[in-house]
Amino acid sequence: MNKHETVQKMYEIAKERYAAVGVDTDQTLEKLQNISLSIHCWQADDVTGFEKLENLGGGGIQATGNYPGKARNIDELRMDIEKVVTLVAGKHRLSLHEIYGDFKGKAVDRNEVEPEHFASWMQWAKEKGLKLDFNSTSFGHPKSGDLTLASPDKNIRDFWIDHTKRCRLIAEEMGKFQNDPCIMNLWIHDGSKDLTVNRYRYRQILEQSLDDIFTIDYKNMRDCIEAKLFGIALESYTVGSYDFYLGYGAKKQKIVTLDTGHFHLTESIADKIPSLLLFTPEIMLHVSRPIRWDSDHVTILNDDVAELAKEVVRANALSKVHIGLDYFDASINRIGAYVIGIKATQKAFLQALLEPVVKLREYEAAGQYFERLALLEEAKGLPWNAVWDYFCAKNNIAIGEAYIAEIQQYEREVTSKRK
Ligand code: RNT
Ligand code: ZN
Repeated sequence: MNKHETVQKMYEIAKERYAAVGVDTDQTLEKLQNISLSIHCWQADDVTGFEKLENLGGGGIQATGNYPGKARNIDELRMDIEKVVTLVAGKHRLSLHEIYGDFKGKAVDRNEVEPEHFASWMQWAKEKGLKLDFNSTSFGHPKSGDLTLASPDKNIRDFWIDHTKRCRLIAEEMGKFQNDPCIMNLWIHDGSKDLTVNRYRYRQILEQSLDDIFTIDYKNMRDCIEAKLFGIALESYTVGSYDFYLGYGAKKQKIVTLDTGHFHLTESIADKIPSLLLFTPEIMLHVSRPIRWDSDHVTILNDDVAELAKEVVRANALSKVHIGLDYFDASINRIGAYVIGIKATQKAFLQALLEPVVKLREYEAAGQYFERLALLEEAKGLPWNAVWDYFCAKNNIAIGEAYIAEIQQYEREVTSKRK
C-alpha cells in the first residue's frame, strides 16, 4: 500500500468510527475547507515592517530570537508568505500592519499613509487568491511614547487619531477591491510602567478618540478593538483593558478581538466566546500561545486552543468568528513557525467539528452527567488524525511530518542565503 492508499483506508475506518457516535466526517471536511485563517504578516520579519523612518521597536511588544533568514523587504516577505500558503490546506487571508506598506523607499510618516501605499499589496493578494486584513500601527514610532490615542497631549493624540482614520480608509479600499470586508484591528500599547493616579482620565480620553475615529461608517471594512493585560515596560496599567473594550464594543457594536495571550494565565478565553456572541456583532481571534506571559510563542494544538475552537463550533458561530493568528517567534525557522501555527489551529477546529455534540447534548438534557463526561473523554481518542491526514491528502499537501523537509529545502535554497 502506498502512503495515499493508507491514508484513504484509515479515513474509511475513521469515518465509520465517527458515524457510530453520530458524526459525519465528509461534512466535517467541507466545513474545515471553508475556514479561512487570517495569517499575520509579522511572523516573517519579527514585526519590523518596511518604513524608512526611525523604528523604535517594541511599544509593549517584543520579538525575541535571532534565527537567520528573516524577510528583509517586501519581495522576500511576499515570497515567504507564498511558500507558507503552498504548505497548508485551505484559502486564507493575510493580515497586514500599516508599517508593511509599499513605501518605495520613501519616508512616509504614519499621518501621511494612503491607500496607494497598499495598491501593490492588493494586486499581489488578488493574484495569489488571498484576502487582506489590516492593522493600524501606533508602536515603534518617535511619537509612540507610553500614550497614543489616550494621550492628554492634543498634538500626539491627534497624530494617532489621524493615523487610525487613514488606516480605516485603507481597510475600506482593501475591502472594496477584494469584494470582501477587510477586518481592521486596532491595538494600542497605551499604559503606564508605574502607578498612575489617572486611570479614569486616560480611559475617558481613549473613549473620545475612538468615537472620533469611528465617526465615518464604512461598508467594506469592519473595526475590531483589541485589549491587553499589560505590555513590556507598561506593567502597572493598560488603558485599553478587556473591561474597557468589552464595554466599548458592546455599547458601540464593535468587534472585540480576543488575543489568547492577553489574559491572566488561568483565565479561559474559550468561555468568553458565548458571552461576546450575545453582546457584540462578531468576534476576532488572535490565536497565540502565552508562556508565563504574553510571549507570543508559536501556536500549538494545546487544550486552550482546542477549547477555544470547541466553543466557537458549539455555538455554531463559525460565520461570526474571524480566526487570526498572532505570534512572532524569531528563534526558529519563521516559515516553519507559520506552518506549525496554521496547522495547529486547523487541527483544533477539525477536532471541534468532529465532536459528537448531538449525543453529548442528549446526555446533558437527560441529566446523564456520567455519560456526558465519559463520552467527552472517549472523544479525545477518536481517530481525528486519520481525518486530518485525509484532509491534507485531498488538498495535495504533505502528510504528517513530511512538510519538515519542504521547509528545510526552502531554508537551504532561500532563507539561509539572506545575510
Ligand atoms: C500586541 C497585540 C497585537 C500585536 C500585533 C503586532 O500585544 O497582540 O495584536 O501583536 O498588532
Ligand atoms: Zn494580538
